[in-house]
Amino acid sequence: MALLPILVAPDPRLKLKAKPVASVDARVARLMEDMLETMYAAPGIGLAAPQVGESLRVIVVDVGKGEEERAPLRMANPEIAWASEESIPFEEGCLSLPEQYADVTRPRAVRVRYLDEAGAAREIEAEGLLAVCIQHEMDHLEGTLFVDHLSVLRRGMIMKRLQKAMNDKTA
Ligand code: GNR
Ligand code: NI
Repeated sequence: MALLPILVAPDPRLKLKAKPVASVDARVARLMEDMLETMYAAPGIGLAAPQVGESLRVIVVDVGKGEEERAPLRMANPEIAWASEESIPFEEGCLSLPEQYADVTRPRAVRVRYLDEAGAAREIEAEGLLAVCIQHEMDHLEGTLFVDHLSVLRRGMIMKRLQKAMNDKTA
């Protein structure tokens, strides 16, 4: 396993549309494990391959309570099979926008089709934090960050604040 560096906005690689994996081969399975290790270390509850510089449709998620009860999900080529008509706001953060938070409104529940780490087709229905996190990760595959759901004004404020925080760290 390996810890991978996490890209921080405005890195242009975070804006790319990621490519589907042709199959869940050993390289993709290895990427999933490295992404989980990186996510737990951050710590975070989800991570998308573009955040570690791999433009592939691969995400990992674990919204479990603690280290004793890990419940990792490894997903390749995820697709929204169904989304609830009802939407709800949730305060989101992102490892690629460190220490920035804002409410984002998304469908309350989703059904997601994907390939698991063995290449088997699966479908799960998610609500609550898991639904938020899966949708947030799938956005990364389209080159979309949570701030892209906000007004130009609020996005500008967050990006300016982030740039200042990053400058202060290097100064
Ligand atoms: O760790 C994370 N926490 C989080 C909190 C609320 C909504 C979404 C997330 S995902 C984020 C990790 C991350 O940036 N994944 O892409
Ligand atoms: Ni994110």
